[in-house]
Amino acid sequence: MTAIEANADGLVGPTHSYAGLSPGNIASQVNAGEASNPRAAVLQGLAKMKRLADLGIPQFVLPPHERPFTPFLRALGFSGTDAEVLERAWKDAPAFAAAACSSSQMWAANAATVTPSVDAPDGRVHFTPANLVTNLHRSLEHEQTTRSLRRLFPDPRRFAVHDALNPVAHLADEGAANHVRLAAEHGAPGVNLLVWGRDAWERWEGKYPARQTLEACQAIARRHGANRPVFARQARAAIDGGAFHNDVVCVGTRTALLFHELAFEDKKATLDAIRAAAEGLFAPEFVEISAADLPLEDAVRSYLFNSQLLVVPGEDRLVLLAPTETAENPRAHAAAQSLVTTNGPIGRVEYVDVRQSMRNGGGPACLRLRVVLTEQELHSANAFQRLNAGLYGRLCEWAERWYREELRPADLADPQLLTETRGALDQLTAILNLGGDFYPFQRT
Ligand code: SUG
Repeated sequence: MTAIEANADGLVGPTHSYAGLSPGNIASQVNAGEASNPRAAVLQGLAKMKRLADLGIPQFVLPPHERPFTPFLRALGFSGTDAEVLERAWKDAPAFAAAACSSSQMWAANAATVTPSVDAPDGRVHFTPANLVTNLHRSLEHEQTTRSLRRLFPDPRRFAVHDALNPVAHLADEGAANHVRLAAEHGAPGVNLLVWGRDAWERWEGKYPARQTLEACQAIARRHGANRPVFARQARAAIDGGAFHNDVVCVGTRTALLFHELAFEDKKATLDAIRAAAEGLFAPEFVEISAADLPLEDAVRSYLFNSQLLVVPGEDRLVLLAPTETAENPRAHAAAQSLVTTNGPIGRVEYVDVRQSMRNGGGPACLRLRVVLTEQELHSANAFQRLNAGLYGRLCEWAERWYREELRPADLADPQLLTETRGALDQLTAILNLGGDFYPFQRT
């Protein structure tokens, strides 16, 4: 079967800000309190999407969520008009108010775990939206994400968009950021590597939270019927070093797995298990970067591994689309260059500016959800969300109209921001043809 790998990127929302909401995510902590530029952020994201679309890779847009999210604050007992709810929440419970304003849905690698139809026994593409329970602000995403994926992939004969796993710590799940699929070709049967940080029942004593449990990975593989799952433990040292998701130290596609020496708790067992699962299908190509060449600290700071590893139509070798921060870090840059000069699976490295997102710990790979689709599946997705030159132009104009060029965390309390974001989202629902009831505020 032939298939392609499409990307669905999260569109940055108008409340993109540096509120320091993610412990263990070093960039989010270091930049806490700084002013953001939501307009630059959304335009950077759109430019990246356009670049992929121009390479001939199908690109979809996932709409931002309703923020500030007043239903969450109402559920905590704040009442009155929406403006009053916000004002009261900022006064009495500022941490909850800040969580209700985050634009963190932009990191679509955390939207869901995806199993392509070729790997699922019922021949459908399966999605489990991530419950993201580890961080308060992210735990507010999964319901809207589920709605969003059902809008993008509406045909239940081809797509199974499950509900998120129960939102409890035992089943903590962060989606595709901890999943890598390897296969001879996108359309061929694959091996599904699911990386977890802790066991649901162990006492976690790491410096930072481990956001994914083994039990969550197992439940997802089970409900998707995913063939050839490999469960691997993420190295505790990697989590302690700021790799809050596996995709901060590892990326893979087709037969290539690029990873940092310290990515897995038991590297040999992990690679052996991948080889065994791939037996008879393909020979995995392991590309390891040592801690001597690239200390973990530089890997986390430069986000070399948070690159998009792309199969570009017409090119034999893979293209690595890395953040500009990789080029600016001498060790990471040298490591990236050496990938190309050796005769390995990666033929070219390109760089992309997603600085606004990077300052919250989100590189190119965080911003996209990969979905392997057959031709028919691709054509049954909502075409209004597929990026082409026309949609790109419309979304740039829309962003110029609604997005601020400067937003400080304190500005999130501005009642005018609520009016602006709703205006922006109303217009966006029309542009992407999402229907008039896509956001909760549109239903009241
Ligand atoms: O979950 N940052 C996100 C970054 C997610 C990156 N995704 C992947 N690695 N796939 C997170 O830590 C920061 C928001 C703030 O601090 O305002 C934040 O949520």
